[in-house]
Parts: sequence; structure tokens; C-alpha cells
Amino acid sequence: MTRSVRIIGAPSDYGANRRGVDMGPSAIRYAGLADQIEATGASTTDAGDLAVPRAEERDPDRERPASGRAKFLRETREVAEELADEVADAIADGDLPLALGGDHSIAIGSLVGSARDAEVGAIWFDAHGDFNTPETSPSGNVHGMPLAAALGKDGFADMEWANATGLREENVALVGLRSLDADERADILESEMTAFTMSDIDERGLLTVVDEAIDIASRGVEGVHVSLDLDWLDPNEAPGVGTPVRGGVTYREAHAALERLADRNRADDLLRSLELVEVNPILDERNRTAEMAAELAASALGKRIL
Ligand code: B3U
Ligand code: MN
Ligand code: MN
Repeated sequence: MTRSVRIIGAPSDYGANRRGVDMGPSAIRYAGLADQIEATGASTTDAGDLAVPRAEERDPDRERPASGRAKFLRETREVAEELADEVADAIADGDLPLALGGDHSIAIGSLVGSARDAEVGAIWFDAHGDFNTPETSPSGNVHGMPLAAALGKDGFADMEWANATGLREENVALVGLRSLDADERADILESEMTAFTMSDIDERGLLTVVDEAIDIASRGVEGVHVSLDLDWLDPNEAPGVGTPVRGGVTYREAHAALERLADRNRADDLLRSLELVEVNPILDERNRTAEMAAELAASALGKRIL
């Protein structure tokens, strides 16, 4: 079980086109993250925030992919490299790293760091597939590409800063999908990843799907990275995100999913790193999406009523 958690803020909005997600780490801390986690019996330390220069001071196309578009690629790389070091250091010290976004492009750094000294799998709770490449992306926003980057797909094949994860598609499970771009959808179908849509959750039940996702992500590896995009939840529960999509999981389903993860972790010690991304306080209502993020972290780390 997790005994000590290291909070690492990654206030990057380079991967998203909505300003405000860079305030996510402050909002999640303000919502009582450390107290929530300590209620599970774990201790916390806070590594503070990575230094992330304001996007307005940067040229989004200073570093370009070979083809297509990936905005702020250079800045995304710099954040990823710093975050990877922080995450790997936390693990080396025996802590569980908890990265706070920031937009979902920070997952590249989390995954590289988590995988530095071990083989890992990944569970991706998200409305979106995050499997676009610079070629297929309709937006050029890297927060729609982190899985493709970490797996070294197409345009990311020669970017070692992003794909040095050893991650295998067979060990990736996406949960909660309901918004995919056309090419991204075809690429997910062609991949070896396992993608559970909201329809799968409706048909098979949430806990069945979550159990299968955990089995897939943990099979034959030493640990699992759990990436939680708050737009996984229905916008009624989590309005403070840049790209809300109707039809997401409820408050109770979200907690049930992460409580199941905590139970499985208690039994098998599989959780290696965790991240909470895409909280945008500007779009939020009285910080309740940040509160949701803090509460869900506690559920994932074993918080129980009785
Ligand atoms: N698939 C779209 C939209 C998107 C992906 N991730 C978020 N939004 N948060 C894209 O831009 O790649
Ligand atoms: Mn995402
Ligand atoms: Mn998303």
C-alpha cells in the first residue's frame, strides 16, 4: 500500500488551446488535496511546481514535427523532461508520485519518468483517446496526443524524450471514451490497446470494465501509471475542463472506479504513479472540479468511509 505520496505540480497549458489549465495545481491543492490524502493514512510531501514559462512569451512553432502540427512542441518537451526526472526521483526515494496538471501533454513526462527503471502499463480515464499524431490532429494541441507520443507512433518515432517509455500497446487500457477524431478512431481500432467506451461501461458495468483495465495494464509489468483526465467525468460533475463532453461517468461511478483500483493496489501493489489533469479553474464553478480531483486521488489511494 502507498505510504508516502509526493505531489508534483506541472502547471503547463502548452498542450491545450484554453488558457487557465495552468492554474490546475494551485486549485487542486487549495481544494484540500494533502488533507484528503492524509486521511487515507498516507503521508504527503510537496515538491512544488515545475517552472513553466507563460505561453505568450513563446512561439508555438519554434520546434516543428517532421510533418503535421504540434503546437509548443519545444516547451512540451522541456516540461516533459523536467517532470520525468521528478517522477523518477520520487519513485527512487520510495514515494508514489502524484503529478498535477496542467493539460494532458504532461502525461508524456509522467510516463517517461514512471518507466525509467521499470516496465509499466497505463490506465487512461478520459472522454478522449489522446491518440492523435501531429499528422492526424485537427487542433495541433499536444494534449490530444500523449498516448501516441509515449508509444512512439508515427511523428513521434524519433522523439526519444517522449517515447522512452518501453510502454507496450497491449498494456494500455482507455476507459470512458466518447469523443474521437476520425483518423484517431481508426488508429485506436488498429492498435493493440484496449479501449472501453461509455457504451461498454453501460453494457458491462463499470467495475467489470475497471477490473479488466487493471488486468490489462498490469499484465507482465512491474507497475501501472494511472492517468486521470477530469473530462472523464460528466460535465455536470466536473464542469471545469477545457473540452467537456456529455455522457461521462457520475460522481459515484468515478469514486467506485478508483476505490476498486485502491482495493486491487492493496492486494497487489501495482500503482506506480498517478496524475490528475485538465482541471481549468477559469471554467470551473466554485472550484468543484478541483475538489473532485482531490477526492478522487484520495479514493485511489485507499480512502474509505468505514
Ligand atoms: N481530440 C481533440 C480534442 C481533445 C483531445 N483531448 C482533449 N481534447 N482534451 C484533439 O484536439 O486532439
Ligand atoms: Mn486527455
Ligand atoms: Mn480528455
